[in-house]
This record gives sequence, C-alpha cells and structure tokens, in this order.
Amino acid sequence: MMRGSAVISGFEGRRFASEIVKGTVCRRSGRGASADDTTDRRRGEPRWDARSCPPLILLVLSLALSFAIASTDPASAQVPERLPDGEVTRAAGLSAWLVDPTLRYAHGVLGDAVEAGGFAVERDGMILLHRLDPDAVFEDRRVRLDDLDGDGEPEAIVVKSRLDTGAALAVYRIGADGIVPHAESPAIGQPNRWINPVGVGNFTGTGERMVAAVVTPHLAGSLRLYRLSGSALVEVARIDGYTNHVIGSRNLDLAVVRDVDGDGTPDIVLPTRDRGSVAAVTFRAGVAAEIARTPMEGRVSMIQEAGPGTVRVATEGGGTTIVDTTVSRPPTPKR
Ligand SMILES: [Ca+2]
Ligand SMILES: [Ca+2]
Repeated sequence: MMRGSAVISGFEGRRFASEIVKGTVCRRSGRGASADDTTDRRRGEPRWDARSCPPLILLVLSLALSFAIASTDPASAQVPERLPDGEVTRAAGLSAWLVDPTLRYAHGVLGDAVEAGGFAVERDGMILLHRLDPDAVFEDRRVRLDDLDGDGEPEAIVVKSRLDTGAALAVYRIGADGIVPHAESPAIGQPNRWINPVGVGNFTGTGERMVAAVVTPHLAGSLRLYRLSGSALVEVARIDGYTNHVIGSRNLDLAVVRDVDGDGTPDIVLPTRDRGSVAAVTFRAGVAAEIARTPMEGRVSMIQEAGPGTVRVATEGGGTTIVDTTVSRPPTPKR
C-alpha cells in the first residue's frame, strides 16, 4: 500500500468521466450530493446516478474509467475504504474524510479500536490522499478543514497518534496536486494518551488564528492553545482541569466557542474536568484564564449552542438545562 500523499489515479478517470457527463441529463446523486451539508458521516465521494444517463454517455463513462484504471498501478487505483464511524467535513469546495480503517493502535477512547490510516480530500472530482506510515494512526472521526495560517485556504487538522509516543495535532496543507504535511504539535510522549481539538479562531484577540485543544481530556484535562510557527505547532498557553470528551463516546463536541464576555475575542465554554460544572475560558492576550463557572446537577454529557448567550447542557441521568453563559462585566480572571 502506498504511503504519503498522492492523487488516486483511478479517480482521475472519474474526474474525466465527470467532466464528460457534466451538462448532460446524468444527475449527481447519493453521497456528497448536498453542497450545503457540512458534516455527514454517511456521505462521501460524489457518485453519478447511472439510471439517468443515456446509453451513449454510459459507454463513454465506462471506457474512460476502464482506461484510467487499466493504465495505472492497481494499488494506487484502489478506492480507499472509509472509517466506519467517520464523518465527512466540507469547506471552501473541499470534502474530507478518514480512510484505511486499522486495528494497529489499541486505544479505543472513541468507542472502538478502529482508527484511520489515512485521509482523503475531494476537490472538483479529484481525490487527494494522505496515508500514514504503519507507526501511526489518525485517532479521530473527522478531518477539520479550517484556515489556520490566515491565507484564505483551509488546512486539514487531524489528531495523529504514534504507536510509541501518543497523540499530537497534525496540520496538512492541501495543494493543487497533493496533501503536504505542514506542522505538528509535540506528541504527548506515551501511547494511549489523546488530544481532542476544540476549534480554530482568533482566541488571543491579536488577529492571529490559532487552534485550541484539550490534551488528555480524560486525565489532566489540559486546555491548550497552539500557534503555527514554521513547521511546528507551538503552545501559547494552557490551563488544566477541563474536558471536551467523555471516554468511549463518539461525541467530539463537548465544547462551544463563543464570546461570552463581549470583548470581541472568542472564548471556550466546556465542562470542568469532573464534568460537574460548565466553565468559560479565555485566552485573551495569550493568557489562559477561567472567567465563568456554573455548577450543574449531574455530570455534563452534552453542550450545544442554544441561542444568543446560552448553551443547552445535558447531564447524565437525562436532564437538560439552558445555561446563560454571558459574563456581564469585565471579569477578574481566576488563575
Ligand atoms: Ca490556510
Ligand atoms: Ca471574549
């Protein structure tokens, strides 16, 4: 199996065929058909509904696919298998999803021990593929497409776990002809230790986009902010005692990014490490500080946007509460 970044040549045939049938009565259908659906685990590469194609077009389509696949390395023409519980993310005309399910990293914090050996990005019918070496997996359910370096084009951000040193955040640039590894945060240092990203934003108020993540969300719960610096993701600040994931859960989104104190800088609303409270943390000016905390009855199991200034919080046992996250006056940070 090929490693590293590549264009899957077999899909070149699909692209060619797609260009042939565009503008005809053949209609796009099934996976990936909805351009406005940003995340759907059951969706994937575009398909064409052959039933709607006239026979001549089908003949041309068949010949194009046959020629492309026959003329390339069989391994490179192989359609990569999707991660069973993976999601498809979309941004700026790109779609991305994790591929190559593997059992080579027995951790299972996301509900099972099946992780991904690579990821694919689709743009204009062309599939770009990045496959890891056997010493690592993508311990994640999605490829985040977000503009981290501020150039207007999204990068791919994925949790990469090495079998010997554990998880790190990995950033990839999506070039015209392939996926290029760009930067990684320091690995945790031992296997079976995980990182769950929170999001990308102007968290310091300086205008520079950075990525926030909770390192070891089931242990220390260290909420950290990283900035791109050359080919590295460098830690800017951290504050311990928070989480954004329940071990074994497939829900990656136990945090909400919003400006709770109205200073124009996004903050992070998430459970405390014991999930007994909902807290808000700011990284304004590069300093991590808790600016609000609301005790909950029961352990937090879900946080979602509810409306302006509020989040909907579910707790174990089935209760749901609307929490006002607004901080009405300039806070005195608790360190
Ligand atoms: Ca970018
Ligand atoms: Ca703020």
